[in-house]
Amino acid sequence: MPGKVRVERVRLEKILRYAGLLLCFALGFLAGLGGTVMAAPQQGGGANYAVLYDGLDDYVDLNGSMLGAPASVTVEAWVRIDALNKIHYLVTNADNDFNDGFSLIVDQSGRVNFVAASGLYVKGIALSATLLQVGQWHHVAGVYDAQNGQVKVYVDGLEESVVPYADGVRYLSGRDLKLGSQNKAFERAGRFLRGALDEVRIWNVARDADEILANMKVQLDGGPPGLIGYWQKNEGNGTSTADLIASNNGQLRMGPQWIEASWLVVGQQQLAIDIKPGGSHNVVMLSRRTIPVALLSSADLDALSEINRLSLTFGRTGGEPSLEVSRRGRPKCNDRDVNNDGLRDLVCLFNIEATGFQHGDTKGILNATTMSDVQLTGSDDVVVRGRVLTKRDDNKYGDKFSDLTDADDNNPRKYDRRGRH
Ligand SMILES: [Ca+2]
Ligand SMILES: [Ca+2]
Ligand SMILES: [Ca+2]
Ligand SMILES: [Ca+2]
Repeated sequence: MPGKVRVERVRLEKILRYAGLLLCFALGFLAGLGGTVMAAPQQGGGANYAVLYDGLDDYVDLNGSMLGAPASVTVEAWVRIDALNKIHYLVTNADNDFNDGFSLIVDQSGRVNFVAASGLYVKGIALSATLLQVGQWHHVAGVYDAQNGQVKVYVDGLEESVVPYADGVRYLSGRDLKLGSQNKAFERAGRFLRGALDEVRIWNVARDADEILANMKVQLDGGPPGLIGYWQKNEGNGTSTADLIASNNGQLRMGPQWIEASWLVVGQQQLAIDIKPGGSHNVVMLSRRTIPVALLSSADLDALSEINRLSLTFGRTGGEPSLEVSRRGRPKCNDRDVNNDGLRDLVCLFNIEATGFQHGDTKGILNATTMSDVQLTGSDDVVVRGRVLTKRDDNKYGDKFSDLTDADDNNPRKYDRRGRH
């Protein structure tokens, strides 16, 4: 049975690829920190741990002066809050009144706040629109961009708020850097994190939206330029957590616990995609019904035979169930070589409303699973325009999807015909 042979060969290829990656890690380790940056997913090995804070007095203590005094700063972390109606401090080197330093916080309603301050009443505060959900892991990030004079906050890799603020960040000597607590915790009780915090990164540069989105779901290996503090919290036991950049190791105070964290998709690998194959502008018109995305085959991956089409999700975060299917439940996909490399690619149609795209989004992300259960993710640039179809517009057009596809989708009728076989 050719199918079976194919699967076995694929497994062997996967094993060889993992072995190659391990060798790559080993070489990176020998080269020492500060060497090549590899934003590679964790492959097997140790579990991904996080630190769980009790919301009463737990925190992690770090040396604030080891950060230096960067003009721009980016603070990132994965967080799971376990309660609402309280303020959770995630990362701060500020005093308790936000007159200096930076603070990444979740407020009573679950909004993420990032504060940059340089004096009494001199501060920029960016608030997320998204409310974090209790019990769910979210990636959060705050940026102070000195060059452009802006404070920004991100949730799950998407920019949520940009606030003009050009007065910089004031760093006071002797300040601690705290995870899970405000700085002088004894002075004002009740602002300890109740929940879990992981993968804390502090950069002395303003990371841009693409960089944040591209690196949030992986653990970084080595020391990318600008990373000045990095706590993966993967020790899993003991009372300290290592800083992988500058040995600014954290001390766990008042009894935080170690838990396994579920935000990291182990084994997730990159996949090349082309949104609206054939064109490079990738304009997503919200008034249209569908958009085609090509999953590009490579020497390692035959997208036609190895991708589980029903697993495809696509949109602003990658998790949106937007795949168009026929009345019989078959995915609307076809195959052609969209990039003329001699390998046939898989092109599928997605429902634009279900992608969750919003005006101003700049990335489209596709997640897929192979027949052998390997998780793949890919992204491509988009320009999102217009407004979402109203119910009335929708009824007007009925089910004639192909009438609404973009002009540069080549011949949209192909999708219907071939998708149904
Ligand atoms: Ca971790
Ligand atoms: Ca405690
Ligand atoms: Ca394209
Ligand atoms: Ca191709």
